Amino acid sequence: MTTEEKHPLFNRRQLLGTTAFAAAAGAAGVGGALTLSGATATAARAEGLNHEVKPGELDEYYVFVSGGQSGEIRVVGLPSMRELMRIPVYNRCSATGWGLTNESRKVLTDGLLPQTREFLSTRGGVYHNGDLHHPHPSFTDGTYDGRYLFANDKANTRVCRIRLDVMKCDKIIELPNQHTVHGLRVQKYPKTGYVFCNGEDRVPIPNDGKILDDSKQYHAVFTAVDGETMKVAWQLIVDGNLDNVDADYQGKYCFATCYNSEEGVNLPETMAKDQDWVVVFNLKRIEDAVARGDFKEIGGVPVLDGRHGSAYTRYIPVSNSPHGMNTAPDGIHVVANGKLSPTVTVFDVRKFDDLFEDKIQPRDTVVAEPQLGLGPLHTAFDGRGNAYTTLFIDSQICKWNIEDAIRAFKGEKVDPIRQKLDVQYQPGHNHTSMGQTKDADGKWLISLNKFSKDRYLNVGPLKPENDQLIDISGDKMVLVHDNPTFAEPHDATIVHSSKINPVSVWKRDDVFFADAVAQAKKDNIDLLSDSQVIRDGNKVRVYMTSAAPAFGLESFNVKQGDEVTVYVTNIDDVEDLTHGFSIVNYGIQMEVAPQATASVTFTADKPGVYWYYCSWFCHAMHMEMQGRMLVEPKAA
Ligand code: RUQ
Ligand code: CUA
Repeated sequence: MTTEEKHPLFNRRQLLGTTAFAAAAGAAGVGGALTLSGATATAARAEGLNHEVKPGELDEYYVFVSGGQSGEIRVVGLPSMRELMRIPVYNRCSATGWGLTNESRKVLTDGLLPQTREFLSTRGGVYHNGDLHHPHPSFTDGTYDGRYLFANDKANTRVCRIRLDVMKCDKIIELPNQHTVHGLRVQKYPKTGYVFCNGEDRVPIPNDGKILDDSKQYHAVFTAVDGETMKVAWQLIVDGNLDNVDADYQGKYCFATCYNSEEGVNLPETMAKDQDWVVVFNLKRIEDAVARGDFKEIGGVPVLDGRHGSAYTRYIPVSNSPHGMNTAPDGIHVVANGKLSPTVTVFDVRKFDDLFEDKIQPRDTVVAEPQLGLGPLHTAFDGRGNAYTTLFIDSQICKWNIEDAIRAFKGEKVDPIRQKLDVQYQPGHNHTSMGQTKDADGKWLISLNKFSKDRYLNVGPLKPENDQLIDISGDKMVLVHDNPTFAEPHDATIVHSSKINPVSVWKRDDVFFADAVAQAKKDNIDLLSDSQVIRDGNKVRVYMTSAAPAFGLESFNVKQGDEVTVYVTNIDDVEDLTHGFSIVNYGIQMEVAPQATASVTFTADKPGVYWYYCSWFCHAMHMEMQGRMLVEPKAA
């Protein structure tokens, strides 16, 4: 039911008509129109939540939305659904200089495997793409702690960490032995802890060309990364292709959906059997094995055998090609979403102890398997015992009750389905406010729809995706807002704003630019006051301050062929006073936020006069904030 149907007195057209009438009626009429829209807002609030965030008001939640093949994270406010910020991660960013600055290149290159560094040496030293699917914040004791956000790169098998205090990516590591990382979730208890990374594709290990078309010798790998050190803690070789993963609230298990139990290499082979499985990982047993050295070291990390028959894993049969894996905030129930099957499978995590002691059969851990509709992909929860499953093929969200599904599974005559709501169109992930934590508050649901089709003005053959906001605070789901998004929000997490406390001005001792600070110290430069050029053979280090509206240097001289590093320190100590540094016709650009130092290194191989300018609007005289780099030609 739409809002208009629910408020027959105040539908959109009538409201506009009334406003026009009131405006025509003059001052008294305007007053009348204001009263009317005020009454409408109250009516909407009375039976649900008000999603309007007026000018000057702040949102109640942050949403961390993945940028998919755009490779970035987007920070969105909820319920307004306004995009607040973009955090470049696996992509290049023309605005911030991500991929150009020394600070970002360190993040992009430090965690690469040696063979990748070699591979990229003729390709600019960094990957130019990434595919960020699953952003998940760090936990302490079952809820978000505001420290970090972790996310995968499906395209180049990497895992990143974003610092939520400054909203910048500070670590990216490449996973050895693994081919793609798809599903990613974090340990919820006692804290993060582990970042669980699903290896999706099966390849030979090592993948060095000695084995090619012999798929019997391919393996998929599951990785646990230590979120504090951003190092691989351990890996397990598994059967099948891992898809999505989640963890329990007890700190004992994590579990992944798995397709291609056939271990095929093309679509018909992959789909041959009726059943695939969910694989459960026993963290304690794995940690004990690593501690006693019961592993093979491959690619510099401990690798254990987690295939069928292993003490570390259990394989629970479910219908073919399950997809999403979602732990309910009750800390007990875990849902595997059927995708090709119209069902979801509900497990009781308390039964996993007995499963690992072989006291029960794998399927004995299943407590419900409701049939919901076509193409169940992901499930979210409201903390009141209800679950919300996206139905990709039906283009719907199905709301169902977990207890009723359990009763129905026992044979009682109850229908667990509460409501089906049309969404536009083909939803993938959905997410509820705080719904992946024990603090699920049951207020909002967002549906990340893969297709927008006719919902927006036509922008050509490439259409935006469509993210929809749904009020779930009442008995019925109510769709309240659509917003278009560029490629391609796969997943999102909704975090209450009280959990996140970013700074507004950098601290001068921040590790993000510690290398620049260390170099300045060696050069006897005080970054907050000195603007000076240091020559060191053919290496030239140019230090300059930036304070609106001037750089510390009006010009500097270098010689053709010099390796030049420019360090710009923003000495303005004012919130939101960011400067930029761009050198015209040299492809140089970086952002320098308040009290930050940013640096960039390049070879001055073109002689001539090159103006540099402040690229971030900072002052009435911002246009005049510029200077010249004079590149002396090599003697002929
Ligand atoms: S997966 S649409 Cu990459 Cu998150 Cu389910
Ligand atoms: Cu500094 Cu614009």
